[in-house]
Amino acid sequence: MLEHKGIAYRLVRLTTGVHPLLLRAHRFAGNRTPIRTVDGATHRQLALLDRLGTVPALRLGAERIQTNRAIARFLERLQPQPALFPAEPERRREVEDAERWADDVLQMAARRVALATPLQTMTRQGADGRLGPLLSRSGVMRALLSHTTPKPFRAGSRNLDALLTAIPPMLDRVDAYIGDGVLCGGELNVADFAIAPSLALLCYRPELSAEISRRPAGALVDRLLPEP
Ligand SMILES: N[C@@H](CCC(=O)N[C@@H](CS)C(=O)NCC(=O)O)C(=O)O
Repeated sequence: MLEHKGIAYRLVRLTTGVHPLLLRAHRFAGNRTPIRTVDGATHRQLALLDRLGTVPALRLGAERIQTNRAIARFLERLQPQPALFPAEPERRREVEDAERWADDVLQMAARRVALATPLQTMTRQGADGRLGPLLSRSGVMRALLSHTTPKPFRAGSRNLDALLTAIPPMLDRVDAYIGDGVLCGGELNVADFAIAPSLALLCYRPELSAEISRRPAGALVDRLLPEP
């Protein structure tokens, strides 16, 4: 979103796992109320992690902003053009609905599928892809982190089938948004930026990558996060 608006920035990478503590060191406050749910419900362990602090986190001067949605609105106020939110109220409502669904439902679904997928079965073992290396640039750390998934994200083998079954209807929804012009139009909007990363994460599973490529959703993820 920063690049889309042409705002210069410095990227600070925080080590996965200890990043909530590092955020505190950078004087970010953490999220007072839970921002993530699993299957529509908050979870004690997840709520604790949310309270500790989540990325993405953005600092400008003394202002510190966290969560995708707050960051998008902050950037829109900071520099209105190119707009992330459509001016026409009905279209804006549709885009914000898609953004909320991406944040509340799709992101967690994609994350749980990815965390339940053994690294060896991922394209390039998760060492590279549309989102770069997953979890860590170090292979040893990646393997370690993939085995220490917090409980609420974990999926047993039966559960993985359920998680995978839920994906095609979500891809249908993305395709429908694209068909309706809510996503992937002439001007990219906040929902495009909310949805593409989760599609990109799913693409680390070869069969889902093939499925997404066959769909309109493939054009969205290729446009924002192409295969390296
Ligand atoms: N949709 C959320 C995503 C936040 C999120 O889930 N961040 C994760 C990394 S992708 C995090 O920092 N988790 C902290 C932890 O689990 O310890 C947002 O708007 O910021």
